[in-house]
Amino acid sequence: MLKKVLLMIIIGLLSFSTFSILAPLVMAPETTLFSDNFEAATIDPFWTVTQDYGTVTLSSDQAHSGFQSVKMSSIGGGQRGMTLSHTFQAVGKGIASVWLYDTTPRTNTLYAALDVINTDVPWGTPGFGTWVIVQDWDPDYYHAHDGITDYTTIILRTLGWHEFKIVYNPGNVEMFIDGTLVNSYVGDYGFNLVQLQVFGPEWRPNATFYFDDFFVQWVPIAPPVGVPELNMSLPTITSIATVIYIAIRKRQNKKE
Ligand SMILES: [Ca+2]
Repeated sequence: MLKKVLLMIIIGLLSFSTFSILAPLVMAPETTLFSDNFEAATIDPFWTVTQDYGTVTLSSDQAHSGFQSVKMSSIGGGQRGMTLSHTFQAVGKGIASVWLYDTTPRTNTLYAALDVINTDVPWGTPGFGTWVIVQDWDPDYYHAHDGITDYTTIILRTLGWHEFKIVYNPGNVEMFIDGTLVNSYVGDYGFNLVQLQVFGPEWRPNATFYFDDFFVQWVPIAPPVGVPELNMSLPTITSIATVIYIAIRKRQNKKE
């Protein structure tokens, strides 16, 4: 009888352990809070850096906080793409904000943007993404884009720092510049990518923009009902199995 019970327990734990190896695939991702004042000696590993025909460097030329910001500066020769990006484990809601130093109001140079994107959604369809942006073709006003339609905001481009902010609420998405709500759209959307970007075609003049005091709050959208959430690791389960096995063996030995 005891042997039967022991066998059942071991089989049970082994199958649970096997399932636990797969657990990271179904475990709910955790809320991410990240801020960057770009004061460190190197770019934070949170970011993936792209430097196509330009550089992304920490700089003391301009600072919204402290002594540094991150500088994106283009060179000629091809399609420019300077990016700091971060991809999350899944699609979530939340807030992304950053301060942008606009060096070239009244001039058409390159695009400079805060974007949040859902890479699971095709470009040009509802829910793809949202961005607050300097458009390379508008020297006068900042723009807010819902992923389908571009909107010219009432905020005039001026030399200096401006706050870009995007908020994914339950039921709608809001875009802010310098604390003013500049655009919003209805829909229950999320994002899995956030990025700071300076980019544009080869034929535009070179440009430099600075970003500082980035913040993101990313809250995973709850998994559908029925998806198991396992928090026990394989080592924990193996330890429990070992303790039970030793206890049963001891009892068995006593009887024998
Ligand atoms: Ca700073």
